[in-house]
Amino acid sequence: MSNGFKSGFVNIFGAPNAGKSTLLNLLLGERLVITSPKVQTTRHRILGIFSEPGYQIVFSDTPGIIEPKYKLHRKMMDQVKSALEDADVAIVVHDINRPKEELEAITDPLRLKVPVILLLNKTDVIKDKSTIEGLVKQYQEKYPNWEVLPISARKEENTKRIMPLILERLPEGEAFYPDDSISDRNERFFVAELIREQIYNLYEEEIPYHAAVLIQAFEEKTTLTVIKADIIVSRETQKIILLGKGGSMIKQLGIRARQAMEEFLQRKVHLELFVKVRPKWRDNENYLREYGYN
Ligand SMILES: Nc1nc2c(ncn2[C@@H]2O[C@H](COP(=O)(O)OP(=O)(O)O)[C@@H](O)[C@H]2O)c(=O)[nH]1
Ligand SMILES: [Mg+2]
Repeated sequence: MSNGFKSGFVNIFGAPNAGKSTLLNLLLGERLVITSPKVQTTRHRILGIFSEPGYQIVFSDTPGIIEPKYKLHRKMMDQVKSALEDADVAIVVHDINRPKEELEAITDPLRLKVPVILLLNKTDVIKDKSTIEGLVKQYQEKYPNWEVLPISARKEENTKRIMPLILERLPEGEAFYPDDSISDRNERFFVAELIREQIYNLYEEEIPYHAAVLIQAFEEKTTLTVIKADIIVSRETQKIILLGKGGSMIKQLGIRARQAMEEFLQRKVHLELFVKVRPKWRDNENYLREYGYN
């Protein structure tokens, strides 16, 4: 007996940098997943669980859809595939400022068979309201079965309308998760992600794309949590950049990551970072597995 209780998977798809992770954090009302101005920040499929008295929505953030170049990319796209298979509702996020061909290139191969809510994101960048209306109309004509909604995830414009649209499309059923869980991932995972987020924010060019984070210790002491993490890069030169002059950059990274962790865990954190070089880890099955890319 479901008593009208609604429960289902709402999976978020889109191009890199469309704003998928920003949107998920907004819908959850908390900063669960990492975001950055650089592409390919999200490498894993991450569930964010939202429970209310009458329903439970299991959101899933996915990596942006790309043409795979490394084994790492292939694993990222496997995560997208698995998200396709269990979706009850699909949210497609498209940067309204990007050409519509970019959206077609992504959604046509997906062949979505579930109800689709197309969010045309980043409307805050467009000053002229009639331009937005014109674009919405074009997308509605192209995708007559989809709900099309212009929004700004960053400025929270028009975003209050998203939840009701999801609930209308959510199937009836039992909850999949206890109502106090917020994700399928543990604290170790999110702590590693917070380090990666600061790497994306602090370093330029290839560094973020060559970096992985491995938590070596996560020990809860009486007054604080001690966290030791390895940052893996592909080349010695990248290690030098990561450390910075006299270790100045890694120090910055450590401070910022620790602050983010303390906010996330609501506890004092002692953080130690170590940089290690593992040539070609992104194409090495064993390393990929060790760093959590299954
Ligand atoms: N101007 C603007 N930027 C946004 C908006 N939503 C997300 N962004 C930015 O776009 C970048 C990519 O966002 P992210 O959520 O990581 O994208 P993802 O790759 O699709 O997960 C970040 O710098 C966000 O701050 C929006 O509504 N307006
Ligand atoms: Mg993302």
